[in-house]
Amino acid sequence: LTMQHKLRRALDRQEFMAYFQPQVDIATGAIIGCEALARWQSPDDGMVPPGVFIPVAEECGLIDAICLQILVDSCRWIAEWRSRGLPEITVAVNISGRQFHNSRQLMSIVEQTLADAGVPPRQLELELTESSAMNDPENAINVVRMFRDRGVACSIDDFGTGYSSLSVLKRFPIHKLKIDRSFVMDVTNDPNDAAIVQAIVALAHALNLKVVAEGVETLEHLEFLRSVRCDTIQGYLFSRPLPGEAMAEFLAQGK
Ligand code: G
Ligand code: G
Ligand code: MN
Ligand code: NA
Repeated sequence: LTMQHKLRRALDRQEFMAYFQPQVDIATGAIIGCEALARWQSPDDGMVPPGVFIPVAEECGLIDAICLQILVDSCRWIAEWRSRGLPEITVAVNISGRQFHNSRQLMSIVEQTLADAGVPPRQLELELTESSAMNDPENAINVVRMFRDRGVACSIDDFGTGYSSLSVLKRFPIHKLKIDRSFVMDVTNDPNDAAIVQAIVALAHALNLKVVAEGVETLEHLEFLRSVRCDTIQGYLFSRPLPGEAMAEFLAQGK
């Protein structure tokens, strides 16, 4: 069976699920949100990481269907955490450039999924990569605005790895930038990376945006990010991506 066939079969069997990686406010230590990350629980191959199947899914046009299962699973978990009275957090779902391009379809799917699950739009966030945002900025700006008007915030992911025009960036009605983990990784050894991270935080704050640093693995990373006034961290230092039930326990501890 080719990978494409396996992915189709996995979609039919609904084998894709969301894991959730907590995002922590540096100043207070509180969990304020999480990122939903796709996992494929294959009966043949076990847990397949997204690095293996996302690129193939993008090539063969199955990425939208997979992301839809992740969106539905995420909203199902948000509803479950709500029903248990756990602290309210936002869940950020990755959206492909293609989905952002088919904006009408995306909008109606998101609204329908939220309504079906009984989840308020403020608990959902959409992540768009810097490269897909800048690929067709006029469209992306419109889509971000439409979502914002409906109460769903958008953020720009993998910031620093694409080619942002700052004049375009300032027109995006987003509320967050996520600094790519490739810059965070060496921030305490490489003065260039330290300067880049510091500059991204300053740029974001000048545009009234919050900043999330990804790939935060050590206390040294955390202390550096605190010193440059980064707002939020996500990474193995605090937690790996967790299944929904483990995330519920995490939220219960913070209560
Ligand atoms: O979970 P992680 O290591 O290994 O994810 C690898 C890559 O796959 C990351 O760049 C992440 O943004 C991407 N990814 C994870 N989940 C999704 C998803 O649901 N949709 C899309 N489009 N990308 C995802
Ligand atoms: O591209 P995106 O930002 O969506 O990718 C998030 C990816 O980063 C996920 O695959 C997630 O598993 C991974 N990740 C999260 N925290 C860490 C970390 O501390 N170190 C490393 N190496 N990867 C991380
Ligand atoms: Mn992401
Ligand atoms: Na990223």
